[in-house]
Amino acid sequence: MKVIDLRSDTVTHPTPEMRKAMFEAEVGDDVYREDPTVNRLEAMAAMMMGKDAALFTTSGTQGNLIAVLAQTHHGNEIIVGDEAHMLWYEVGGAAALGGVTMRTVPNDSCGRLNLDDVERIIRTKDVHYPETTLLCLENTHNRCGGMVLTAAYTDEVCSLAHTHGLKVHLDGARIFNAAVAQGVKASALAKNVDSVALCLSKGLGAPVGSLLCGSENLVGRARKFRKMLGGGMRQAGVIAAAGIVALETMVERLAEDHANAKRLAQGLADIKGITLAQDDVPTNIVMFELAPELSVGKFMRGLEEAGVKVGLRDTRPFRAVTHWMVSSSDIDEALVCIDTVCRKLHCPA
Ligand code: TLP
Repeated sequence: MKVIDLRSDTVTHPTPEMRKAMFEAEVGDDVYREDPTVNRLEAMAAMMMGKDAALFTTSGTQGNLIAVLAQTHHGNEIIVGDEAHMLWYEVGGAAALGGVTMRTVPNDSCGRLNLDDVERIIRTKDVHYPETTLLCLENTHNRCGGMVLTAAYTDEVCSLAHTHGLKVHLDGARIFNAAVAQGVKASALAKNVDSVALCLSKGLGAPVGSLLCGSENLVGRARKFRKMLGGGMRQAGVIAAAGIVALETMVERLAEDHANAKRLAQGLADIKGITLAQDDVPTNIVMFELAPELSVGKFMRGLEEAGVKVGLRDTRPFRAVTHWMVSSSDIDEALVCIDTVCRKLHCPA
């Protein structure tokens, strides 16, 4: 049975071009820095982010964790949004492995942190306090429905953080979605941050991997922490090859995913029993709610039987994410299925 899988853009398979590149990849031992394909991927990512250097990591989670390890000390405090992926879905790694506490500032519906809130929360020098050393942003913002941060906003946050001696890390798992949606270069969105982690394995379709980008000095430290975490991957060129194809061929087409997400959101808004949970759908994530009188369990089962998968997590009821394996006609098909399931739930036979 055909399945339209909208749970996440992480479910994407490598494209035929990626598989070919993986098959043909030139490799070496990356721990010795001798894998030409990894070296090429890292150079490409650094260039695209406007940074000196980049490090190929196993995942976005590992990239974010290494960014914390490389820019803080045990006992420090870091600032994150209260809807941050790093807070919700990274197993508390920053605390467990980095020994830092995470202090939160509310994310507004666009994924931003209010600058006054940030300034208030930065610790002053006092014998009782931990030292605040890092602030983390997320662009696009996952739990805020793929909302985008502008370059101007990010620059403002960086300037405030730097004035107080804090470093800034950007969780840019979907930074290319943010760039394409705004018609700007990804490097403009990361210009003043000290580190940025981008993912190859989400909308860009590569099977594995992320890149942590920053200064030579930061990436040098990061490389040691990656080794400590067991992320020294030897002939990693086999997977890096897919990443190169992802960066070369999959960035501009993200606009199609954004158009499909808008199409999905418009269709969902017309279905009785469904309300959109966001005013705007700028990228590839659509959040929606089900009317309280309809059963979430029955809705999910009905969709599953019809071959449509959406995400259901925590307090945010449903999430649908578009990607290269979902076409606009798949979106129309999914909408028909969702409508049919909702009608059945309203009037059971
Ligand atoms: N997000 C996944 C799940 O973990 C929720 C998804 O399906 O969206 N930062 C952001 C903003 C992310 O959305 C994700 C993955 C990560 C980091 C972690 O990346 P991976 O999965 O490569 O560790």
